[in-house]
Amino acid sequence: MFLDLDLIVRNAVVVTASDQFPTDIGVKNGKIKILAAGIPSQEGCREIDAEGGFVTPGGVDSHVHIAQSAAKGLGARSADDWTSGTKSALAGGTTTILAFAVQARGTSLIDAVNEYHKKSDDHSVCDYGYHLIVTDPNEVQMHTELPKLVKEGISSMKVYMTYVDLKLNDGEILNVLMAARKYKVTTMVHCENAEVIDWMTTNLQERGMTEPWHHGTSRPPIVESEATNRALALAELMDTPMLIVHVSAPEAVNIIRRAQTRLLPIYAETCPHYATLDGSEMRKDDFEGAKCVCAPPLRDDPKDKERIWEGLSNGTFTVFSSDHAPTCFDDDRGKKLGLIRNPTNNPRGNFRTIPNGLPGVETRTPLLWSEGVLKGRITPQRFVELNSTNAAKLYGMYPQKGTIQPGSDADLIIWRPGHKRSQYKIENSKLHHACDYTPYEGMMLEDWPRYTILRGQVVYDGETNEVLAQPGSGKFLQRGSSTLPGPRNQWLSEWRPE
Ligand code: DUC
Ligand code: ZN
Repeated sequence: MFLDLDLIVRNAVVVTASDQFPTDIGVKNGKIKILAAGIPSQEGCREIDAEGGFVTPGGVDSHVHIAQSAAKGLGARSADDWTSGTKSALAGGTTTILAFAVQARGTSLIDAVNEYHKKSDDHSVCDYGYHLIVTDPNEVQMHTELPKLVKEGISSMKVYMTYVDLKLNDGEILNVLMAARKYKVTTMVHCENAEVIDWMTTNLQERGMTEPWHHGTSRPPIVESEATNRALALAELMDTPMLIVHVSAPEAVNIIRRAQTRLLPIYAETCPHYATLDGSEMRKDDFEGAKCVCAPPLRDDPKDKERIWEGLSNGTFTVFSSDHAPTCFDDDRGKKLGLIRNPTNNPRGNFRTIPNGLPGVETRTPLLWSEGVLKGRITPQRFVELNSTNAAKLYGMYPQKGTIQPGSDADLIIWRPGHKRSQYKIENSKLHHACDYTPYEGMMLEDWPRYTILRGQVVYDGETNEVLAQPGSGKFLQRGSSTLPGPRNQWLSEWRPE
């Protein structure tokens, strides 16, 4: 049989969300055509020998902030544009990202999307889609504009319970959820109690407690768990699925787990920093703690990290996303927005104006592989679910993305085989983002992707650490609805949405 292939990956151990098996992988026109042992060689067909190494689906990072319009009044500048941010993704094994088109209050969702296309199209080197950030869920936006955007393949929205310029009250969230249910849109919620944060921030400021680590003091775990509980109540009332983004507090994990045990369609995301770093990072001298200011904050109790790993292992977490939100440290429009230089030359921090967020799109997958699979905390199958498959399902891209099977896009990570594996030290100078630091500087990993393949093309060569894709080669993905469990038609009263 002549298969007319473009690429054969030989001697792979393919891992999917359910299986692991030795095979060759045949690719034609960017799609996986065949999985079989001993595919015959063909003239003009490139071959890569995986040498018995694991091959996993290309990463799907479903929470990335790149060159996002600053809805916040701080005037912070994203370190990455679409080219540097997506190069960084490919170099860490991620072939698909979902970023955020933000609606400023009083403006149109469609305009926000059009604006964002201008920044990403012709610049992205990986495949991509957008979530909407909804700040004004009025009738026109939810019932005229949203259905049009769903037809264009934008099938997810995010709402915030905090941040002055972004937050929705409970009634507004219900409006969003009602539209989400009607148009089969996945809703993501940032759960923190805004009023408690505002009150604590003012109170801490009055006491002069404004250093980077006081950001954590202002947002103890109960701020996250109370809001999580409230968001889940709203989801249950509306009988609609919901993903809680960037969960950091064990109390919130427990609340989510209980909801899932009751078979509510509740999904959860956590991020590399909550699994590997803790609040001590924010206490570093010379304002360095600002590098790790994010929201929700890194938690103070180092044992909380193991609770996050438990949730990653036992299925509470659906996806593992980077929440890549890069601002440079040494930049007056970056982390130093929160630096007060006083006349005695004794720098002080003002956590309220430090931009929240850490860079991490490149380190996400290698951290999960190394700290998770190679250290025995999660199985290779669970890795694939968390890193690729579940995000593809939840955000309507499966099975085009997120798996290795005939007909799927040939998006692959080829890992080093055991005999070629050596420790990899994370250093910012090796990374491809445009941020001037990584929170993981000096951390030793057990492995790093050997090759990243996007639609059949080698786009990252780990031997040379080179990204080989050209700006504009990434494709915008028209996504469908989630294929994970959805509404159950179970109601809390005789009320129904329509
Ligand atoms: N928190 C957010 O809410 N957004 C971006 C980054 C962060 O840490
Ligand atoms: Zn985020």
